Parts: sequence; structure tokens; C-alpha cells
Amino acid sequence: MSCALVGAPVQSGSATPGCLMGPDAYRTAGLAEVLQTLGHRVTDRGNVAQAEIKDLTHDNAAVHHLTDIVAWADALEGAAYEAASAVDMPIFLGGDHALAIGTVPGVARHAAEAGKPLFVLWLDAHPDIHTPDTTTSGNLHGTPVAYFLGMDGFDGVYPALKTRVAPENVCMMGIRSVDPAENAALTAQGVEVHDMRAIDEHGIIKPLRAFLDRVRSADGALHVSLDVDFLDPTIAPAVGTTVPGGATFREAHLIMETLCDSGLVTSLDMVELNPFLDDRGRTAKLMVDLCASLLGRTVLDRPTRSF
Ligand code: DIR
Ligand code: MN
Ligand code: MN
Ligand code: MN
Repeated sequence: MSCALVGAPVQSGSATPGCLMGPDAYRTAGLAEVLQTLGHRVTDRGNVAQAEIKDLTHDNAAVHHLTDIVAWADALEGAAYEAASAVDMPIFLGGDHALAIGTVPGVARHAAEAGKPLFVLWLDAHPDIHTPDTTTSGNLHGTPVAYFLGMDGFDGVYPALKTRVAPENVCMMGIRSVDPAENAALTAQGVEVHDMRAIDEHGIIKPLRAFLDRVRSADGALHVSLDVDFLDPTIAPAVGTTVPGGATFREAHLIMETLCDSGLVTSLDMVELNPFLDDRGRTAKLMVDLCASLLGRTVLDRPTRSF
């Protein structure tokens, strides 16, 4: 299939500088070449340029870099919409998770024009469902989900949302760090959450297949948002917000392999990689390998069983 790499060197949504190097770390780790080896047509569209910075303030004094994040969101919504219109699979190379303030609405707008509802698989230690009013850290990478669900608190702050995502179309996995306001929002919105305790008890495959069945029966598009901190810090140290007890190497690959088999994924974010914190590139390489599993790399050179 046709793939586009879209660099989004956003880092002001997080507390630890370094994510701006993320797109180039993926390039250095050979992402384009790996996907080409798997038979895909890959175009590297370079990095998106931030839109014009507009004057904005917020009552919550904790919020920082608001104008910067809004300028990124403005540019990324359009870039995501265009890339999703041009190729089968846009891959957004972060950059911190604030980039999803732009990418998710952009791919949702493209899906809506094709008459498809957008589903989102959120692979993260965190639900990122704060609003600018509820965040206590002020780190706006904690806000994309609340925004693209169309929750209150964004009017006149973030760009007007063109296409929202329905809360029943979101599935979160790997969650293990949730702030009180986020807990309340998850309950109020009714988002499906498989926290690490649930994954320990039941594994990832059953809930994932159930979610994919829903995407298939709705004839939906599926966006995957993969935060490095979804993974256990022992295998993925290059992230500013490590949380112990994350997904294992095989849990993560099995998700990607199952997503590949489904044929349903239409776009991907790879976010929060901080190459400044990496150990000889191993986190960047792991993320590239996970992307390869999503795009068809298998252990055995024969078709996997269908289900
Ligand atoms: C925390 C951490 N909930 C916050 N969020 C992170 O700052 O709002 N998201 N690290 O990825
Ligand atoms: Mn498309
Ligand atoms: Mn995140
Ligand atoms: Mn996270």
C-alpha cells in the first residue's frame, strides 16, 4: 500500500525537551527502508511547519505553551487531512502526544468525507483526557482525547473542531496513570478502557478482536495512536513520562500483528519518543519494529489464519 511519513516535531506539549528529534530518530532507524522492504510505496513528506502563532491566554495558570500547541494543531489538522486523502496509510512521526490534537481531527475529517466513522485505538499509559481547565501539570499532551471527543472547555482555546470522534468509537489499552479529573471524564464519556490490571487478567487479544469487530461492522476507519510509554520502560526507556508496569514486547507486537491481519488500520501516530533519553537508539528501533509488524512483517513467510 502507499504510506506517507509525516514528521511532527512537537515538544512543547510535554515537560521534557527532546521530542523534536523524534521524526529524525525514526528516519535514522530506517523506518522508510523497512516499510519498503515489506513491499510498500513510501513517501517521506518531511516535517510539517507550524502555523502562525496567535495571541491566546488561559485562566488556568498551570497551562503552558498554549499558543505554540494551537499553532501546531492548526497545521497538523490540515496536513493529516491531506496525507490521509493522498495515501492509504499516513504515519505521523512525533513529537509529543499534543500532535494528536491535529492528526486525529484531520484523519476524522477525511474519513467522514468518505462516509466512514473514525475509530481510535489509544495505546498509552495515560488517557490524555484532560481539558485546559482540569490539567494540573499544564502539559497539553494530556489533552488530545478530551478535545477530539468534543468535550467542553476548548471553545476559543483550541481550533474549532471540524469532525469529532464519538466516545463509543475509542478504545484505550495499557492505561496505568490516571488523574482524578481524567477518571471522571472517562466515566462521563463512557470510553472503553483496558487498564494494565485488566490486561494482566485477560490479555490483550480478546478485547482487541472485539473492538476490531466493531470497527469492521461499522465500516469504519481506524486510527492507532501509539505512545512510547504504553511500553514497559525496561524495553522503551526513551520517553519523559515512564510508568512501570507497561506492555511487554510480545503484547505490543501481538497488537500490531493482529491489527495488520484485520486490514482495518488507516493511520498511525508514533508519539513521545525522546531520543535524548534513549539508549543507543533501542527505543526508536523498537518503535520502528512495531510499525513493521503493523505493516506486515511476520515471523513465518505464510499467511496467518483468518478469524
Ligand atoms: C499527566 C501525565 N496525566 C498530565 N500525562 C501524560 O500531565 O496530565 N500523558 N504523560 O502522556
Ligand atoms: Mn484515505
Ligand atoms: Mn499520551
Ligand atoms: Mn503517555
